[in-house]
Amino acid sequence: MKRLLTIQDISCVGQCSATVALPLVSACGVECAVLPSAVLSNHTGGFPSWTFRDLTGELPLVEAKWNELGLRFDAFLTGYVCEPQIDPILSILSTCAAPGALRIVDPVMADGGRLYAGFGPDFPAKMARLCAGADYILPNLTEAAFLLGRPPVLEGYGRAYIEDTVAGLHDLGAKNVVLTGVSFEPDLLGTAVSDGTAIRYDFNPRLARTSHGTGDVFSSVFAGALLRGLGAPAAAALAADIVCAAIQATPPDHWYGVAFEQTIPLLATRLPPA
Ligand code: PXL
Repeated sequence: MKRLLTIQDISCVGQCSATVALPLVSACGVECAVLPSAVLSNHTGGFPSWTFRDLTGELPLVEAKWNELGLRFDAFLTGYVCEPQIDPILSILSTCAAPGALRIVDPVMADGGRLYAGFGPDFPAKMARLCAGADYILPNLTEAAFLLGRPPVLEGYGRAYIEDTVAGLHDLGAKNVVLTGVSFEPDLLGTAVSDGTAIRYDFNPRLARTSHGTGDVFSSVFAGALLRGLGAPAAAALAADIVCAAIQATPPDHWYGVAFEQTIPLLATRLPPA
């Protein structure tokens, strides 16, 4: 069994970040260790306020302990983190890696053309440093534009824009790029997966609603499926299918998160036998 370490916050309520990664990576049959970067009472995407306990100081202490104990990870999945944590995380990704470990970076910081609350305009350049050493990065279109220091373009673009964006992200240093939120036709929404030589597109019917936390569901299933041996295009397609199923399972009045729990039986049927 492979062991993945996810580094992101614990939002105690909100169905996002670590509380999504732990169950979904586990449901993929992959051991999921967690290093919380911060503890929040609830996420910042729609609640009027939240508490925030910064755990940056813990990161080097935990790293030193793991090095003393000889604990190593086959893969890393990073998500929502803040600026002072980038260097400590880069160090953990280096010293706690098993040979051949995969570094999967979801540059969680923005959506819908805007940075999330709490991130300043300098943050994308810092996040780009984390992306530079990644085997896989999973930005949405807004995050991709910010990583490249460009204004986000969310509609009216064509394949040339996506190809140029993907090429720019490879130039940052990312080996593989999984771009989410790609749409060339109003009714279809999907992903562009690039290994630097070719781009593979995958689309699902666009759903009438969106939900908070879908990016975290996507990254968790993608990481789990990749470690179970699926290639990146198949892992991205499965992750997108699970996101769609989760949105469809979410009651209309459930505004702060997505009912990913309902999709765990489906996820189990879509993975290769152990
Ligand atoms: O789902 C991304 C995310 C993770 N963690 C926290 C957030 C958000 C998005 O708003 O606020 C704390």
